[in-house]
Amino acid sequence: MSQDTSAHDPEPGTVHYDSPAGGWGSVRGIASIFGKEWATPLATETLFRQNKPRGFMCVSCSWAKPADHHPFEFCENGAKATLWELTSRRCTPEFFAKHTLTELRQWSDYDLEQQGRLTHPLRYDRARDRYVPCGWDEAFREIGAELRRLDPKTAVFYTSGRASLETAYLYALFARLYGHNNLPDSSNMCHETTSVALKETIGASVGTVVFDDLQNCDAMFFFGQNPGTNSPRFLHPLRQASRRGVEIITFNPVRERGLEVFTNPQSPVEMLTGQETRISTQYHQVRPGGDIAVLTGLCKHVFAADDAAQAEGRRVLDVDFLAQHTHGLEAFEAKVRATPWEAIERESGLSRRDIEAAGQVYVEADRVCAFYGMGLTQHAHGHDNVALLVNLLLLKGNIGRDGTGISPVRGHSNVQGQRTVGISEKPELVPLDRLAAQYGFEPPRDKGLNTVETCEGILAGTVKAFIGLGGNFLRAIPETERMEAAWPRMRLTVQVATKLNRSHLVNGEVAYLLPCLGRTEEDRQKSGPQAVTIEDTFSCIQGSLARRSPASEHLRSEIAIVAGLAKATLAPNPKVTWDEWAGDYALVRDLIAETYPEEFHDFNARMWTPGGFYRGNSARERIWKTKSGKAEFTTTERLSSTGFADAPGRYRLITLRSNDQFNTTIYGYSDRLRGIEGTRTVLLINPDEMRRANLREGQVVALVGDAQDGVERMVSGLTVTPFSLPDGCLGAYYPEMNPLIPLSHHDAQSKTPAAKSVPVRIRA
Ligand SMILES: Nc1nc2c(c(=O)[nH]1)N[C@H]1C(S)=C(S)[C@@H](COP(=O)(O)OP(=O)(O)OC[C@H]3O[C@@H](n4cnc5c(=O)[nH]c(N)nc54)[C@H](O)[C@@H]3O)O[C@H]1N2
Ligand SMILES: Nc1nc2c(c(=O)[nH]1)N[C@H]1C(S)=C(S)[C@@H](COP(=O)(O)OP(=O)(O)OC[C@H]3O[C@@H](n4cnc5c(=O)[nH]c(N)nc54)[C@H](O)[C@@H]3O)O[C@H]1N2
Ligand SMILES: [Mo]
Repeated sequence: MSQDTSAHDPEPGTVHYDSPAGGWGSVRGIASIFGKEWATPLATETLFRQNKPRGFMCVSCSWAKPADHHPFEFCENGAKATLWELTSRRCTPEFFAKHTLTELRQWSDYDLEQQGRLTHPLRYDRARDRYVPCGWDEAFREIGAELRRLDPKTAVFYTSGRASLETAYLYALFARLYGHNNLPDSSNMCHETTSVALKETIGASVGTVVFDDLQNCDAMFFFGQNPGTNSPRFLHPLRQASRRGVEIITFNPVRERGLEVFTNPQSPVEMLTGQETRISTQYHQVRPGGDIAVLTGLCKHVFAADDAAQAEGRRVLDVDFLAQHTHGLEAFEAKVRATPWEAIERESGLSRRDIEAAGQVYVEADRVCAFYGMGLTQHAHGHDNVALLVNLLLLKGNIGRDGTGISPVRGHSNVQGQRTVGISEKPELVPLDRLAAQYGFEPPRDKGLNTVETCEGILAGTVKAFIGLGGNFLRAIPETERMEAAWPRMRLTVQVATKLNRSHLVNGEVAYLLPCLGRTEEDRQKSGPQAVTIEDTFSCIQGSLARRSPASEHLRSEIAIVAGLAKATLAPNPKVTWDEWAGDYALVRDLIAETYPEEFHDFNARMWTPGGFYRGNSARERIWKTKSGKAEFTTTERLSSTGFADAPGRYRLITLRSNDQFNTTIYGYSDRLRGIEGTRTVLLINPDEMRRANLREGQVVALVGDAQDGVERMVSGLTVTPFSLPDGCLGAYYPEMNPLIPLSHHDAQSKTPAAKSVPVRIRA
């Protein structure tokens, strides 16, 4: 299935959204959730400072915060995320006195977070099955004592991608001083595929595109990333690109509205006249898991075009670049030439003509940027998806030149930065020798646990303590039911959070819920008000300074909590001065600069560079820190990234994010950009598949797992909803569908859970 997007031609009989992304819908989207709260002077003042130099950096996605900002440098979802944190609702000890955790486990994700901000440190009272208020010192003391009793290798310190660079650095240091590298973070469920595949192929684990490249490219290729919902401020440069005639080619099983048309909500003229900008010039509804086939087809077309050009004495391939800078082309080329179009068409679900049309844009463009997201990374062979996208770019020297490059669009606002400063289970990625010298200790050198390995350890009973710095681990991981059953067998669970979620309701024997400041709230310590720093998706690092008064006087900053826990756990060390560091975050930035001098020299001064300072990327300079010293072509035997065979009645389930959620935080039940309103328990399926499966619109069905590993997995109560999707696949929402994902179903190399092609059956 593939269509030109100039016409508004949704499949007849399918649910869809007619209006553009952005536009009045985005303004109403904010208002409908936060009522009058969003328009109060305080909220307006706060939103006005969002993503501006010396303002605070959005807690939603990691899109760039440019130096030449708009008057309102926030989007619908950024505003929602800010207002979600600034809510006037409070989740107090009185609330917990009224409700047992057994009762709260029946509540929806939405209802839990609707209780508002957590206000007091809480200890779990198992006898009464309730959280009770406790003092900070008491909490630190008991947690420290528990950790000291355990073998450090049995403890896991998780991070969700919001914590600042300063917090992340200290948290990782705490883990290593204590004695483990068990530092999984949300990135293990997200772009870990990127970190592994890009490191292997181009020698740098992050994207090479910077903001200016968006202005200098002639063509953009989008694979499985949805800017309209997940990084809406990206729609502004996309709109500009479209207006200057840039070809935008999209491969996505779902017709995402933000990749079709956009009205700029910040332009009064566009808003009042209903002006729309077309985004994608070609939109190809690839089958989920079909990208290896697509990329093989695109490369096949490039080789064919090069053959034809050679006959005329020209080249399409950048032969000089290929000879000087790459390794492994011959094997890849032979593989591609030997792969028949019929196989490519079958696996991708697209016609040769359509793939060639997209390939021709690639052939003709001088400068190409490629963007991708979870549609490539969350597959059993996501690694191959990313590696083949690199191959395509290498063919014409589209890495390491202005206006070109590869761009994994990152999720959480500081997820990339956390890795930069030491949150990693892989010791080889961390300058352990420098840490050893800086703090006078012998850091652990063995590999730690990532997210999937943590889950395996909890199931096996070898992980005994879990500390969660933000996030909603238990809800975000696969295999919800088995994991919830195993979780209480841990000795210690500690969650540091802003709002109540499902992960706080399933506890180890000893359990604490510790409330922290959000990034929008003023953080006063001994040396005065504190700023923190974050790194965006283009590797730019900048400060964030908050002014709102905290939701409760009992909250502590994440840094203060990490310092408190560490001090209570570790033996004294004159080189490790937790209290001093927590009293002045500039000192922590000095420590970061000492550990990472190349990237972070003069950190305290440079953090206020408008738009952030660029951390640099060797691949952008065409210095390849790979095994061969060159950019690596990857050759793979497979054409499908699903990791399972097709079978009658077996579907590929895509787990989707709605416009009205941020991961497991459900703001509301309006997925406006897909035309799905008032519910999240839908099963999206195309009308032909409905007929074949004998289903009616509105019928309520269940999905059952089809992994054939002997484990029963089921989610019921889903309403059949006709939707434009390729054959053989289904769509439904994350995290509700996570009980269907086997823990073993993950990318072969990086262990990123394969949430975009889950094998399931429909049970009527
Ligand atoms: N509003 C909002 N913003 C967010 C988030 C949120 O939940 N809500 N989450 C944040 C986080 S942590 C992240 S990681 C990012 C995620 O942002 P994205 O990377 O955009 O992730 P998804 O929306 O999960 O999936 C992206 C797209 O992949 C498509 N897709 C599915 N399977 C395939 C496939 O096999 N091939 C191809 N080519 N495409 C496929 C889907 O249809 C979808 O449009 O967003 C961040 N921003
Ligand atoms: N099926 C399926 N599963 C997926 C995905 C998918 O596409 N499909 N996507 C995966 C991806 S990309 C990701 S990143 C993970 C997300 O996994 P996580 O990052 O673990 O989950 P979030 O939902 O972002 O976490 C939300 C919680 O964070 C807490 N929080 C919010 N702000 C702060 C703060 O400033 N400090 C602290 N300490 N806590 C805070 C709040 O209590 C809130 O309830 O999920 C993964 N799981
Ligand atoms: Mo993510």
